[in-house]
Amino acid sequence: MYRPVIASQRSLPLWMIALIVFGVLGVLGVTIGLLVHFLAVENKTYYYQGNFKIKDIPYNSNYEKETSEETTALSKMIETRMIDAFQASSIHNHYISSQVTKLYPQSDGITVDIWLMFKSTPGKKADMRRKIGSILHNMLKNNSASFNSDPSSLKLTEISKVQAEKTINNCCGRRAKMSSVYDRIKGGSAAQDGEWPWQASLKIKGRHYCGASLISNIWLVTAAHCFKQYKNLSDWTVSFGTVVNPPYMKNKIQDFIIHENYNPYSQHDDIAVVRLAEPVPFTNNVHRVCLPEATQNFLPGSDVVVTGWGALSYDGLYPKLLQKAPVKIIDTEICNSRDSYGGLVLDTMLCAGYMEGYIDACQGDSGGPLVYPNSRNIWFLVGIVSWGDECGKKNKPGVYTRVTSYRPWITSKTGI
Ligand code: 4AZ
Repeated sequence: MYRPVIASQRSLPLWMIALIVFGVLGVLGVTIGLLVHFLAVENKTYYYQGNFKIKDIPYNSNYEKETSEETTALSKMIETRMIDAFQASSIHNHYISSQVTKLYPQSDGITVDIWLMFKSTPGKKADMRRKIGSILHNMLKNNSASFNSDPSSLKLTEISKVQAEKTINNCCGRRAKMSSVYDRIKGGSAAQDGEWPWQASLKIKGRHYCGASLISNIWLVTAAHCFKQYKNLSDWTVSFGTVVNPPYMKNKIQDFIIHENYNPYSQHDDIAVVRLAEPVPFTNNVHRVCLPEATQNFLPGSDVVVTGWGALSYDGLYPKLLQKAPVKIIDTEICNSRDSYGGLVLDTMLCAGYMEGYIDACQGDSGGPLVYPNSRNIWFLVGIVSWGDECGKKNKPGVYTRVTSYRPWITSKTGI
């Protein structure tokens, strides 16, 4: 009988077998780990938009205006309910932010557009979408004390990041990156990309000269005194973004309109509007600030922020990056005291800063924005950097053009 020759009994040494087994197991482990990480553990951001109907609110066209008192009050109430609902839910770890983006008043109620941002693993996406819908549905069902809604009207769809950012960038006074770390000029600090997207630089022959604020895709608001010396249209350009030179984008201007009664001696009516030659496309880094209603009142002590590429000290160096400085609105009576400006601050002006000095706007910040975040964290232009006795001096805070005083003037020139 044929007997095959049995292979040598000699085998690999034990240590080598162990090494091979561990090697194979190691590679397998890393592969499975990576697969699990990318398919299941890796959190991605998902965006949703939706709408629902609120009943029994009589028609009021003010709900159509994105910054009216009515819109702010109702939107804030709904936003608070949404935050509470998501934070008390089983998906609170996945919740990032939610907001009301538009109200549509009708004869029998209001349709509310909402915008939501969540993080989740791709594997749990469908489950997440279902849970969000059910949390919102319950919120609407159990909320008759605040507003009478129709839970069955709720619609919710996932949208792309591009679509989500477009919706936010078309609204005034918002930030696309809803960063909660916008931590909190002279005494200021460098701004992050997209933090102050309405800030523009008005340049003379390519050199930064003044600040300005974007209020639509073609109009900017600035100070009249920026045009005192240079009136030749073709010398001016406008740029956006945090880096002043070289700019992220450059626009020509078609026209500027200086306030008819601007007085260079008293700085009365220190306001102008600038029309761009081409509309700017809104992006995360370039979009408009909200304008307050003429009747809006910003109280002394309110926290506001001034931004600009102005000098870091009086007659000092200029920064390359946009600077932000947190300041407070100061009572006009205090600002007009004998030690301070002794009556030079008119009621169409507003003081902001600190009586002890240090943090302030400075040369080159002129025309730029002083902004206030309302209770919904939507930013409003309350002041335009106008004048002051040097920068950061004790008892000499910055003086700003009071935007609410010029609300009808801005509308008369721009239609906004
Ligand atoms: C200026 O010369 C200027 N401290 C702007 C603002 C202030 C002072 C001077 C406020 O453009």
